[in-house]
Amino acid sequence: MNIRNISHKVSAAVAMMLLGTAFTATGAAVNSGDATLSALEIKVDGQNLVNFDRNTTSYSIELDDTSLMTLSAAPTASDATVTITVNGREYDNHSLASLDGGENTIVYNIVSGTASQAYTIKIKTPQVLRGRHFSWKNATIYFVLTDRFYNGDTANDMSYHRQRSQGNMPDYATFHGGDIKGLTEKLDYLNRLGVDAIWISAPYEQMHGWTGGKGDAFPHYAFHGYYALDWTYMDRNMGTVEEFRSFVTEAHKRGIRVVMDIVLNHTGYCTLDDCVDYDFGNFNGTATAGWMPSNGNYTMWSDDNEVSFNADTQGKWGNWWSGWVRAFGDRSWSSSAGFAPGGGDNYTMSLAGLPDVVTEKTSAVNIPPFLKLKWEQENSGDYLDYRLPNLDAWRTDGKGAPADYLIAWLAGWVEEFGIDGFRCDTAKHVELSRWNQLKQACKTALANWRASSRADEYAKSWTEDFWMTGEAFGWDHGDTGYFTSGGFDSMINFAFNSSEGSQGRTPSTSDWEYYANYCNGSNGRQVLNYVSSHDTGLHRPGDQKKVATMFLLCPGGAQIYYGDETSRGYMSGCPDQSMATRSDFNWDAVDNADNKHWQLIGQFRRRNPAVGAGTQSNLGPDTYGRSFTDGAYANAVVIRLNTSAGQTYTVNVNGFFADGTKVMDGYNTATTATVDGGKVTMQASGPVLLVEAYGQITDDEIDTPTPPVPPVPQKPVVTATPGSSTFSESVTVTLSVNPAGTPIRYSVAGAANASSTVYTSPLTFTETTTLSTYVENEAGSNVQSFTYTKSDTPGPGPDPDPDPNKQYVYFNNTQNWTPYVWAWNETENCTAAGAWPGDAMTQKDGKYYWEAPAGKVPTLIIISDKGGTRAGNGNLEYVNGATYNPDGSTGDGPTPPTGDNVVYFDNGATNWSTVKVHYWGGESASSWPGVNMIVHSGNIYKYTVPSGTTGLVFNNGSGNQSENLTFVKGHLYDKNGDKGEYK
Ligand SMILES: [Ca+2]
Ligand SMILES: [Ca+2]
Repeated sequence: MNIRNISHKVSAAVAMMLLGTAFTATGAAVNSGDATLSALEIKVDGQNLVNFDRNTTSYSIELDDTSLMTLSAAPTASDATVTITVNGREYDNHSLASLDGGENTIVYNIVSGTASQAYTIKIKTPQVLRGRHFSWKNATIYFVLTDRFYNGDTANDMSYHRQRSQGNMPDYATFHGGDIKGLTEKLDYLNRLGVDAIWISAPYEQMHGWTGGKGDAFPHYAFHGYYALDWTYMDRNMGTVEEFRSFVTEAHKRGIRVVMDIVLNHTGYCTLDDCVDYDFGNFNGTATAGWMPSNGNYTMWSDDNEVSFNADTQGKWGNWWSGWVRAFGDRSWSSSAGFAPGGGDNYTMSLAGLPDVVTEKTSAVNIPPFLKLKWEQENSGDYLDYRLPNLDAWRTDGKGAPADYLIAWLAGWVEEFGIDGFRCDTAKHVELSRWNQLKQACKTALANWRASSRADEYAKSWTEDFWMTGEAFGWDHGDTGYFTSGGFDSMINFAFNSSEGSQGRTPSTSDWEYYANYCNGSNGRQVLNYVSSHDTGLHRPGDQKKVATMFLLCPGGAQIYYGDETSRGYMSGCPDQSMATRSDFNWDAVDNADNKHWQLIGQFRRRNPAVGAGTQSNLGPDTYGRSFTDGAYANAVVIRLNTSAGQTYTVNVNGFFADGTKVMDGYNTATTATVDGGKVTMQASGPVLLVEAYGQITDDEIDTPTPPVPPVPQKPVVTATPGSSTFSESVTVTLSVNPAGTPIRYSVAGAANASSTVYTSPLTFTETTTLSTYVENEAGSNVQSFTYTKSDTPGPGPDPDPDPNKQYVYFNNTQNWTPYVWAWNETENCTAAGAWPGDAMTQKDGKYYWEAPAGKVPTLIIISDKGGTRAGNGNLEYVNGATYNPDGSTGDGPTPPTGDNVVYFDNGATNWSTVKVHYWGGESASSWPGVNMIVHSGNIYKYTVPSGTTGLVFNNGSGNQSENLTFVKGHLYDKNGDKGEYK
C-alpha cells in the first residue's frame, strides 16, 4: 500500500509503531521549512518516537528490532499529501525487509500546494548474519586420498618396512607420505573451499607389504586404504589415535563433518611382509621383510622370482583369515587351510582377486590366529598410540560372525572419535541387511559419542543422524533397495561419468531439473554427484571454472575429488588409468583465479542449502530459483547463468524473494540490490549471478531462518468449474477468481478483453465452445481460455463403477492445465512413462483421470501442468479414487474402490524389499504373486482387498512367502501368520 493522501487514509492516532524495541534518537536542526507545511507525528507502541519539528528535517535513530515496525504519517493540515520512501524505494508492505545493519534512510516528503518539504530519518538496525545451516542433502564432500594430500610428519612415511624408492622402482602406488597431521594443517584451505564434509581414506591399519600393480609393472601398496589388515589400529603411515582425534575436533571446529571410507567386503591381499610379521609364512624359509624384486617384475607369486611364502609346506596358512574369507581358490591347499573359493555372484565373488569376507555367515567364529598374535605383541609401548582403546570387547573369540566383528570394529571408530558418516566401498558385494546393521550400529555409536566426555564442544550438540553413502559401481538411480533395505542415505551417482565414458562430463541445466526432482522430493533419496574419481578418471575439460559452476550448483550432494578444484592432472607414465588419477595434490594451484572461483561457489552453496537440497523452478532464460525448508528454517536462491563480468542483468526472482527484500550476489557480496516488481537488477562480477538474502557472512552455524517469502502481487487467476472437458448433452460452467472480487469478463467468440461482457452467473453450453476470460488488477491482466467439447460417444474410463482392483485418481482441471501424473511408492516408479513428468491424464466427462499400470500401487503422487506448476506443494499423498484439486486438496472420486477390507503386514522380521499380497475368494482375485502393498508406517504395510476375500498369501514377489492364510479384516500378519487385530 502506497501512502499518498494521508489525510484520507490515516487517523491522527497511531503514526509509526515499534513494539518491544529500544531506541535512541537525535535531531539535527536545519533552517529550511515552510510554515504552510504540517508537522508529522511518529510513535512507538503508542508513544512518540520522534516529535517532528518542521524546522528539523534530519533524524537519526537506532533500533534493536524492526520486525513489527510499520510506517505511516499524520500531517495535521488536511491539504497535505505525503510520500514515504525506504532506501530510495516507495514504501509498501515489504519495504522493511530491506533494512540491514548499515544505515537505512526513510524519507517523508510532504507536498502542500506548490510547497514541499522532505524529512529524513536515518535508522540503524542490527546486521543480519548469514551463516551455515547444515544438511547432508546439500553437502559438499571433499574426497581426499590422505596419503596424496599433504605430509604433516615425514617420520611416519616408511612405516612397516614400506618402500618408496629403490633403484628404478616406479612409485605410482607406494606411500607418498601424506597423513592425518597434514590434513589437519590444511583444514583451513578446505574451509575456504566451502566444503561441509571431508571423506578420508580408511585410516585403519592396512596390509604392510605390496602386491603387483597392473601387469606387475609396479609395487601396489594400500596407500588408499582399501586393503585392510587390522580394523582396530590406526595405520602408522596415517598417524596416531590422538592425531586422529585432534583432526576430527579441528574439522568439527570448522563445521566440517568427517566421513571415513570403509570396506566391509574384503580384507587386504596377503603380502610377504604380513607373513613375516605375523608368522604365517616367509620368504623361502628366510624372514625378509621389506624385500623388493630387483628384476622389475613386481609379483610375489611367480616362480620366476623364486618367491613363495612356503606357508603351504609349513602348514601355516590357517593362521591367516581362515574361515573368514573366500580366497586362494586355485591353490591345492586352500580347502585344508580353511578357505573357500570365490563364488559366481556379486556377493560371493572374489573382487579383483581380493579375499572376500563371508559376510553371509551368521555363526560365531574365533579371532584369526595372526590377529591374536598381533594383538598380543602390540599391546604395550608405542603400539598403544595406534591401538583403538575401546575395542577390547571385540578382540575376543566367539562374539559373532565375521561381519559382526567388522561392523563392531567400524562402529568403534564412530564411538571413539565422533565420525559423522561412512562412504561404503563395494556396496553391491555385501548383503543389504549387513549394511543396514552397520547403519544402525553407527547411529547408536554416534549418539553415544555425543553423550560422552570424548565429544568435542563443537559437534556434541549436532543432531543429524549418522550418514552413509554407498559406492555400487555404475549405480545410476535404478536400484533403490540400497535406500529402502540397506540403510543408505545417499548413493554415489555414476551417471555423469558413465554418460561419456571414463572422462566424465559437466552436468547440464537439464541435469539440474532432473536431480532437483529426484533428490529433493519427499522420498529423501540422496545422490552424491561427482565428475572425477579414483576409480574412473579425471574430468579436466580445460575450463575448470565452468565445471565448478555447473557441478557445484547441481542439486544433490557434490563430491569434489581432491584436485578437481586445482586441475590436478594424471600421474605421467602410469600404465593404469585409475592409479594415475591418484597423483599428489598440486598445492601451487591453491588460491589461483580458478581455485578462487571454486571457493566462491562452494561458499555460496554452503551458506544456502537450497542449492543442493531445494526444489527448483525455472524463472526464464538461464535463470533458476530453488527453495528449501527444514522445520522453521527457510532458504531461497536464484541463479542466473552465463553472465559476463561488468554487465548488468535484470533477474526474475518472483516467488523467491519478495519486493523490498535486500539481496546480494553470492559471487561478489559487495553487490546488493532491493527486489522491486519481482525482479532485481545487478551487475555481474563473474560468469554467474548468485542471488541470495543479504547479510553479514559468518562461519557460524545459524539456524535463524531467512525471513519467509511474503506473497508477491499476482495477476488474478480465473477458475472454471468444470475446466476444459468433454460433455455429452450440456455443460454448465461456473467461474470464480482469485483474488476474489475482481470482475471477470468473458467471451465465447474469440479472446476476451477489457470491454467484454462481465460474468454474473453460471454459463450453460450445448455445443462445443471455447470460453475466454479476461481479468486484471495492479499486477497486470490475464487472459485464459477453456474448451468444452461435445462428444456423443463416452470415452474410455472408469464409469460409473471403477474396477476395484485397479488404481485410479481424478483431477479437477479448473485451471486449464495439461495435467500429468508422476506417481511412485517406496520401491518403484508407478507411471507407465517412467520419466518426468509422467503420464498424461485422460479426459472424460469434465474430469481427468489416471489409471496406474497393472500391479502398481503408488503412495505418493505429483499432478503437474505437464511438468510445470504442481498441484499443492508438489508431493501429495496418493489416495486411491480421490479427486485432486489444483491446490492439492482432494474431494471424493466418482466411486471410490470398495470398502475398508484392510489387511496389514509387518515386514520387520522379513525385511523384504517388495511386499506383495495375493488374495482370492471375493469379488475378484489377484494373479500370483499379487499386488504391491502400501507402506502404512515404518515396517507396516497395508492393502485393501476386495470384499468377500477369504484367503491371502504374503510374499516378496521372488519366491519368499507365507503359508495360505485366512483373511480377517483389520488384522496384522507377518510371514508366520495372523497376529491379531492391528492397533
Ligand atoms: Ca607422513
Ligand atoms: Ca562379498
